[in-house]
Amino acid sequence: MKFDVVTIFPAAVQHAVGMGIVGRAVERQVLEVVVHDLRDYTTDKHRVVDDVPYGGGPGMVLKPEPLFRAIESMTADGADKPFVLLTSPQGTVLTQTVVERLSRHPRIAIVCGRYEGVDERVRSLVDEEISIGDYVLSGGELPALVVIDAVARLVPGVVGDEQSVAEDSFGRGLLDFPHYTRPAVVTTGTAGEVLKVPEVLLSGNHAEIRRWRKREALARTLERRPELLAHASLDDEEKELLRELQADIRPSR
Ligand code: 4GX
Repeated sequence: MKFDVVTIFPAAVQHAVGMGIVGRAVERQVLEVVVHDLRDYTTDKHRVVDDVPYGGGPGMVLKPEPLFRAIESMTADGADKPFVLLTSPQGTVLTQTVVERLSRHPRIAIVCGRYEGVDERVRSLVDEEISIGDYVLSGGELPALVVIDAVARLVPGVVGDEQSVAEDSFGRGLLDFPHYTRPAVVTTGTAGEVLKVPEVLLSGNHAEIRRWRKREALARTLERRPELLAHASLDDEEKELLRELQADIRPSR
């Protein structure tokens, strides 16, 4: 899978995609990320990418021509046209469902918005606007990195352990269960509080561990994000556990 990113901060984006799971996938050529410096697509001496808004008002707007040239450059060699995204608060809010849909495109271009936004005519080359959430950022670079990270994880071979992607809590529409690692007992604070790992996880009873994890994931989802349960895909055991939790039944086992 290939990503093209158009930005006025190419060094920052290039640095970020070199890190972690995405960085390793790029090294292994499972993933390709090409970062385009928007200023390379200007034609004036000062490499100007923005201008004042027609009609007046505060702030600046990204000029259309450099963005047109940047997007058109992606297919200049006869390559297939990418699915073009614009990061913007006006966009489709990113969810795992949207991430899954995006991951079916072999090539995605992401235009990072800046300032007050982009000249409206750029939208004629944009297939979809994507927002990473209802808050205001200074630019589309972090949203672009979020899209790349979330989509890349679904590309076969990017995450080492395919099983962990398949079991990923959000992939199934529930919050995750609690995780513990060694040591089995830790002491913390001045009062010397003793914090233990739940006994069931040390039991070696894998059926009971699976059931405990399901119950914990369901309890957390019910407590923190009950609206997720409407669309979650639950197996029979999970449906039964959820009924118990909703009735506040203490399970006998
Ligand atoms: N999820 N921002 C983009 C400039 C802008 C405005 C309109 C295009 C159209 C954001 C978000 C976000 C702030 C990035 C405004 N670009 N982007 N920028 N939340 O807040 O994606």
